[in-house]
Amino acid sequence: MERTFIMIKPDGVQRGLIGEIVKRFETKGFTLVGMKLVAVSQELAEQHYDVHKERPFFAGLVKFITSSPVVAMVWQGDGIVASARKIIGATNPLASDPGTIRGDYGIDVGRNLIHGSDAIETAQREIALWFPEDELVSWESHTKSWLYEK
Ligand code: IDP
Ligand code: MG
Repeated sequence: MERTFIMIKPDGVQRGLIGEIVKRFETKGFTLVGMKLVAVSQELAEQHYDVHKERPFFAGLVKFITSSPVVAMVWQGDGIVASARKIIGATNPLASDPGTIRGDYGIDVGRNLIHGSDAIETAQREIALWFPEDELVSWESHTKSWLYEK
């Protein structure tokens, strides 16, 4: 089944929003298959945001992500990559719809609380970067037959 990489950034952890953010994915019906608190190294931050390395905000972004712990997660479910991006909201929290995580809890694009993979291939790359295979747990929720028709 489809999986995505979700990270609660340092601002989300510092602001005590781990529970609120996890709850959104849990109550949607998605399945948590990996989760850890991480003090992100410079190297991991640079690899994770490699696609943005030429952007003017890159240095500040890496400094921010390495400044305080993050919660790294892998979630699973049908259509989860695109659905998670909708749950998260637009990159700039002021442009994010109310009801999204960034729309409800953020203001500044540099403090937008959460990361979610933007495509299936990106998700595969990010999951492999953050989680060795033995840290991911395949399990079936007892709610599955109440969430999926087939
Ligand atoms: P996304 O997180 O919604 O996928 P991206 O464009 O991939 O957004 O940018 C990655 C991250 O870089 C954003 O979540 C945000 O933290 C940061 N970022 C993006 N654009 C800016 C900017 O213009 N100024 C400061 N930080 C930015
Ligand atoms: Mg992105």
